[in-house]
Amino acid sequence: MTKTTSTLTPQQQALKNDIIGKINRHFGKVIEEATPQMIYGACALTVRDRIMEKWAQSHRQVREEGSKKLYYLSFEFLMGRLLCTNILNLMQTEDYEAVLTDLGYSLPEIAELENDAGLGNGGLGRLAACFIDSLTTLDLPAYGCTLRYEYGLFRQKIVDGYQTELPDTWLEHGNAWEVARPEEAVKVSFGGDVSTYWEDGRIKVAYSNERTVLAMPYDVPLCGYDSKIINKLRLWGAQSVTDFNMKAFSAGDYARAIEEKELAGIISKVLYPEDNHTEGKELRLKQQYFLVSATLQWILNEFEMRNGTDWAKLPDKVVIHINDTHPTMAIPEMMRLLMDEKGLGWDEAWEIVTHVFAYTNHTVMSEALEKWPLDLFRRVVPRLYMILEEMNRRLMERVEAFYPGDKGKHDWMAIIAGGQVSMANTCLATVFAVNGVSKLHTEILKADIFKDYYMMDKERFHAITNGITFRRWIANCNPELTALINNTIGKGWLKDSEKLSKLAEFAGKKAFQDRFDKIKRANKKVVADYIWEHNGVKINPDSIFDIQCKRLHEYKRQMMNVLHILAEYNRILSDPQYAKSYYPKTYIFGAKAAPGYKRAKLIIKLINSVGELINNDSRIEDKIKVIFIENYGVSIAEKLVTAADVSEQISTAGKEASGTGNMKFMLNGAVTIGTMDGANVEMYEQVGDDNIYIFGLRSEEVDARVRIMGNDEVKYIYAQNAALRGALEMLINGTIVPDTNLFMDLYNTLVFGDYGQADTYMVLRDFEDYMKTHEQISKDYQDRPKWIAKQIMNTAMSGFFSSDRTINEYNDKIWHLDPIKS
Ligand code: 26Q
Repeated sequence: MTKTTSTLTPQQQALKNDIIGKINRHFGKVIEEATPQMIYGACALTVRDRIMEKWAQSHRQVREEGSKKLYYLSFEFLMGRLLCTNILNLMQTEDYEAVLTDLGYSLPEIAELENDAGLGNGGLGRLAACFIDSLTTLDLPAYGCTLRYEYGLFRQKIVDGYQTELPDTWLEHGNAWEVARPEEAVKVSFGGDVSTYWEDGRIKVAYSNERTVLAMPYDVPLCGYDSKIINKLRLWGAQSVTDFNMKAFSAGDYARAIEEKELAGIISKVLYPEDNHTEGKELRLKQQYFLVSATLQWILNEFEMRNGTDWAKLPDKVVIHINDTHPTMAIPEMMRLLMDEKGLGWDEAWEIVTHVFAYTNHTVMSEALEKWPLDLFRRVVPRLYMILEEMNRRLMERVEAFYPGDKGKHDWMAIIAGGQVSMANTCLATVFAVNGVSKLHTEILKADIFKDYYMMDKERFHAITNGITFRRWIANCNPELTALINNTIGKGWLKDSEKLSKLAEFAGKKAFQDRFDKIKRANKKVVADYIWEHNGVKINPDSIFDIQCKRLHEYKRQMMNVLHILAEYNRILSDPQYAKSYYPKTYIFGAKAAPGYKRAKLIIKLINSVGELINNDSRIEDKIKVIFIENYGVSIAEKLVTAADVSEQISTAGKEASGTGNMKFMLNGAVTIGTMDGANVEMYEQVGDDNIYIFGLRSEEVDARVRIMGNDEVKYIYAQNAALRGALEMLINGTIVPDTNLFMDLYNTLVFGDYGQADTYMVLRDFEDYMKTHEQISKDYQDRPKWIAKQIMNTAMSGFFSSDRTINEYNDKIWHLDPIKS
């Protein structure tokens, strides 16, 4: 209901009139009749208007300055909701809050009505979203390029403890932020036959029988925090070329017309839900070609419009970033366009291509390294296949010159070998810059999987540690803590994150500690209420909130966490002294498993079953609660990171390339229990020994342990560690669920292993250290001033993990973009 009296400023009154105007003109309602959904829609439209006004201006500026542009190609952009981010970035949070309160709503309540844009699986996709926010905040001209999936990552519903998958219908009420650009649609063709012939002394290419779809761009304008430029995220959606391909139809090619229509219908339908894993699916390959071909046609069209056909200048005006190998086909596609469409020779085209592309690797897991079967590749993109063959032939000459006579290197480094196309090698053979996403990860790339390429050209390898945007991951999600920091050290830290370190001097101050702790307590209460509403479990907000939320994967070791909870539970039951001194804990998990990853799904069932057992066992007097948060994603993460006391970052050392959740928890004042893996190593460097709990084998020890000690060590640990054995046996003795077979696979893989190698991920080997570290944490937590100081130190020292720092590093080392002038 609208209030009649108001204390709005004139600017806020104008905003209010704008919103009411949108309700009238867009929804045809008077404000009194508006539903909350309409209020959301009206707010979004007013924000959009403000962005649009800046957009036209910024567009002209970039054009006039002739700026170099970054195109960030990624199959995932996990944006989450945009209303609050945009409002914050326009510096209008207070105005919108005031107006919505005046209208009888609150900003958070309205913001929650927006569907998350869940166009990503996890870390890699969220990183792209943080990057585009920082790029824009730093006034650097950049475009994110991805697919407009009709269905983002599946919605997870837990039924009887099991994960089930439902479609994510995020577009069902429309997308307030996108603008279709039909005038910039392009065609993308698949398959068919390719023949080459000579004409005027040049080789020409003719296609026949190909299948063509239309790529329709939808642009989402993006504003940075207190900045000038408007960048955009371009989402490509597939459409049929004409409703029926009339030409083919009238020529009697009925089947082909239908096929094209069908292809157009499925290409941008759904995001593949595998993370750190690839399967050679034909449709995924087609998605890849669709995105890269559409994007490159657009890039070349834009360049030609502004700069004419002096293609040699392309590297001065354009840099294309390949986010993991998924958009690798951009490389041969650029060769194709430059040669077949623009008439360049191989050498000229190659000179350009090798100065335009840069590539980031995000994983060393061998099952995630993309390789495509030759036959499939040749069938879907025959012309690109021809180009890759020639690239490979030339590459092998270079390899032979550097490693004479070393046949093993040929196979390992080849673009095409063993009946497969290697996407990583295609990148490594071409790009001018390669980077890993943390120091340790980059060291592993250089010493291990990319060693042979590293030796050939060391200069182009970079270590650039990931980061997160502080605007979303503290300013928006933790406004109280943000206000406390602003009041203590001033506002500059949101744009200059190193300034956060000024907080360190307040870490030991009683008054500051009290305020910091009160905010954490309030955030824990919010999560406790959420759990009560969604899980029906009562949570004690004064218990230790210990949170592990991220994709479910064996290497992330949710399993170790569960086994440890079981060990604590057993000990509470059997050891009264321990039970008495046990400080209450709430263990919170959130994780989606790839739908085809059976073991990961079984671990979800295990977590839920363990929760069922422990949460309902009155003997332990509510000392432990185990909660599984359904449908973990960006928006619920925004709540969880503010409420954690302990952040679980416990991957097998050497396996997590960086991690970015670790940074979000740290920023919001959680203390990490973690292995020396990924960016944890650098978090340790920032906060020092006293403010982080490091345990477990180091990455260089992991491989050696398997090699030297093998399964004997596992047998020994099993025999000697009674707490661990007790927990493991619960998996198969009917305590957790009556069916003793249900979790047998989880037991077997740890104790006996797959293919004879027990404990692949060092769960058993790291267990004892993990347990002891947890005991220390419980003890330290109870020394409140000491513990709160640790939490404050984590916030204070997290400035390094701002994605603004990351983007500045990319820009200095790789992209060399200039910020737009005022
Ligand atoms: C590939 C081919 C076919 C289908 C799916 C895929 C695929 C999709 C997603 C392969 C991998 C991914 C995602 C990988 C990922 O998220 N990696 C994470 O990247 C983060 C950002 O750099 C790091 O912080 C994490 O450590 C890393 O696991």
